[in-house]
Amino acid sequence: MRSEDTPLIRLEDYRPSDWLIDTVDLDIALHPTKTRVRALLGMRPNPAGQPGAPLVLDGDELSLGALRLDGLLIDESAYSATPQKLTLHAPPARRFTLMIDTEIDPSANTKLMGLYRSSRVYCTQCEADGFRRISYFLDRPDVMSVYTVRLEAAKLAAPVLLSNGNLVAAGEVPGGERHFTVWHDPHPKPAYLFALVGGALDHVRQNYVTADGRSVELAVYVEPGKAGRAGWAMDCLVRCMRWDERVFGRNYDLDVFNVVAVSDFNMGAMENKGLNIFNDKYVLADPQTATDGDYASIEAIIAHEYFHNWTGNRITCRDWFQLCLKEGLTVFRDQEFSADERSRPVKRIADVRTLRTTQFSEDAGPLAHPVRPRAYKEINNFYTPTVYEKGAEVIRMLKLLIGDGAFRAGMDLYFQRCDGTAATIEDFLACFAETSGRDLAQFALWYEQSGTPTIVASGRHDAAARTYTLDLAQTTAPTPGQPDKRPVVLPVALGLVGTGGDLPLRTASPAYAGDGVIVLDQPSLSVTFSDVAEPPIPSLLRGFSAPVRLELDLADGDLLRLFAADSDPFNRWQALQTVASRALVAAGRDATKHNALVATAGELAGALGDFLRVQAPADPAFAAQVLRLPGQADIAREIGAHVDPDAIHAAHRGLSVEIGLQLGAHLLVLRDILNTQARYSPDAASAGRRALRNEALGLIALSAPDAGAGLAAAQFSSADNLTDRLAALAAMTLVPGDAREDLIARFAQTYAAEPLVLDKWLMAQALIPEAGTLDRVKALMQHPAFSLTNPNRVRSLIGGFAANLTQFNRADGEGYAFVADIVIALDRTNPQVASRLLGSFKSWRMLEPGRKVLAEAKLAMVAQTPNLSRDVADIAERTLA
Ligand code: 0A1
Ligand code: ZN
Repeated sequence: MRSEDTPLIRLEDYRPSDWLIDTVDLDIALHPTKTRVRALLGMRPNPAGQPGAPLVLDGDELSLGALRLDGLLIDESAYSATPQKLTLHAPPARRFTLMIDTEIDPSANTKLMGLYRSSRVYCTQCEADGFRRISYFLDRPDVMSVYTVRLEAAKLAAPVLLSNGNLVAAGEVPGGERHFTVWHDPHPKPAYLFALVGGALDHVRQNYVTADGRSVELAVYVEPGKAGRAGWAMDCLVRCMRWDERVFGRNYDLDVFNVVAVSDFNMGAMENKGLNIFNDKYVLADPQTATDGDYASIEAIIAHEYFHNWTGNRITCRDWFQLCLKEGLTVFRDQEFSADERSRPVKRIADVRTLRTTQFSEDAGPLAHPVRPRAYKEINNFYTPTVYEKGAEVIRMLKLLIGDGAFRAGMDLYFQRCDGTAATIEDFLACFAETSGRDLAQFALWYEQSGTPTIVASGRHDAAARTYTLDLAQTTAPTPGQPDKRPVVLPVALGLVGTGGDLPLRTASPAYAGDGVIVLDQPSLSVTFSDVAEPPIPSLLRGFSAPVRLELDLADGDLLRLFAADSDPFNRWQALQTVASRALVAAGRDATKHNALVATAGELAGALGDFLRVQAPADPAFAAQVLRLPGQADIAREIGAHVDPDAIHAAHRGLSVEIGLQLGAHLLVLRDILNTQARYSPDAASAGRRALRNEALGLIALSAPDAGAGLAAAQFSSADNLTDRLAALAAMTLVPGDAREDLIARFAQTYAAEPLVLDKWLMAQALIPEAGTLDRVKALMQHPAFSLTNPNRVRSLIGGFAANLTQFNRADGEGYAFVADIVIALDRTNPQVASRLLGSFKSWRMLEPGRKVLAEAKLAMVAQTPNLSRDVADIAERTLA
């Protein structure tokens, strides 16, 4: 379909469904190519809908078998059926049942939406609109039904048969080869939360008793032979269930909770009621095949999907425009869980890094959209960093603005008032307006207005008056469809740092909300603090209290003082990032500024030397973050126009080399101190030590390649875990030569039977910032470990390449051509993965003219390709607009 022909779906056009489906009885006989689906729908007219309206059920590539109304076959003149739609022209204006037979081919389903097979396992993915690929349905989240599901399959092929809710029956089918299970989910749910799994799977099991006394059987299902890697996910599940009881008062509500890991999955995981289905990379972990980063991601995603049980499932979304209602809130909840389980400041720093690289870049380009979009052509293109990560930031700001007590009371009210409903952002905000007594009308703008606001701040000390005045102003640049921006509500957490630490904040300003927070809700304002005897250094946006850019004219020396003395760990980290970022932006813009880089390296190394010696060993996870420079993509975005990726890369490398040279001895000593030789454990403290050792290794490899290569090779050989081996590989990729190629080969041999580990191997090579990388990537596409049909493989190799700033943006345009061709090829089998890959072009407009023309040409080529999916057509069109 051409994108121009695709209807634009608008929030303002929302109307309740004319019909409701109270009950769904599914009878599904699984077969590799001919799966029979019988759906018995308990229908009734919606009192809120149009009386006498036809019944139009959604479908997608379906073919209708029999159709019965109240048990009787319907005359063909009474309905019409296409693969996309089943219409009953004049259904009775009362309750009735509709029985719909369809037959589907899960083996032919390469889109991985609806019912498909992943390494022989039957599984489903129904969000956002996959259920309509299984049966004709009112496939919209405000139609909620109670499901009973009978599954039948060959015993040998699918000894495990799971669906949502509780198991109510199981048995043999006469004939002896097939068996069945029956599942009942008492909680009404939209079709997007339906799931089934059938296959030969191993599992681990554990009993859990909720705070309110319910005994729950927890299970994690994995491919045969991998149960030994399911323990960490189970451990995370138990911890996050306790956490949700303690922190949000939420108990689990069924007798079973199943998690299933599959190897072909478009996204991270899915919160189907009582039956979460996961991309296996977010379940499977053991020290040999998962890194510390994987352990942390598994913890976060297990929690995320579990937390959806309340924020998403018990309370779902009225329509897909409200996606952030469940996603932003649930990301906030999983971030808080990880912060409580690990180091809060380190978690915040990591989350802000992700926010800046993924969301700020989205907000700065052609795909910018509000946290709650107003219109879409393809909803699958709106599972974005803006909806998820910025959506979480909005919740975080709300909590800061109204305080912990009113926030918790508001959540309680939301759970109580909206339980069992399909809600809106307005319903949600109303709860907090009520518990806080605040008018949240202006705050709600965060859901409507796209773009990253910039705060410009400056301060003046008046020694005679002993006052310090802070001037704050906010602006937001225009974004597509939103030329004029209004001021948003910005909580600015701050401190004034004097020689003896934080000064007391005394002010009569109405903008000061207390507890170290100024609320900037106008274009600009000034706040004067009194009893300020000495000129302080302002520490603004502590904890990154709002998702904004901050322009504050502090000298490097003041930033270095903040690094040394700020009581807010986030701003300590930010201070050095700012020093580095300024120098990188200057040198990235103008290569003649290279001398300034050397000076900056001296400053940074000076500040880091003592820090590494004295403080780093006590908090290595934090120190690892401090040692890591801002990402190259972030520098590109700060530069904003006429971007030359090679200049940015050269600056970045140059600064790293200088810092590495100056800190060399410290780094080596530090690596020794941190080398505890203890057996691998994934806990945050041990992971922090490895992170810092490996950050140091990277700097050594850049600044002293021979020494670095030697250390990396030794570390690869002696390591007892994947984290250290992979870090050795990553360090080695920075040093061209035979040793690197040897290690790459050794790594592949060591992990030949481990697809998830080879993903990291593919990615490490795709990220090499050298001209040979494109050919290397093309060659790797022929490697037996690679496959275009597995989303994880594609994301690792091709997605990795597209994230390689210098090589994707090769001056000859070959990087764009390569990725564009793959997008077009992939679109025929898996449009979702293809359209996400096309998103790599989103920053094309800020490039220097030569690259810009080349990128635009490839985007146009994609856009003009016949028979594009709606997914890819939509991204191509918006990226070019
Ligand atoms: N709701 C899931 C994300 C998700 C969305 C779409 C999918 O379709 C392929 C899969 C998963 C979450 O937030 O975890
Ligand atoms: Zn989610």
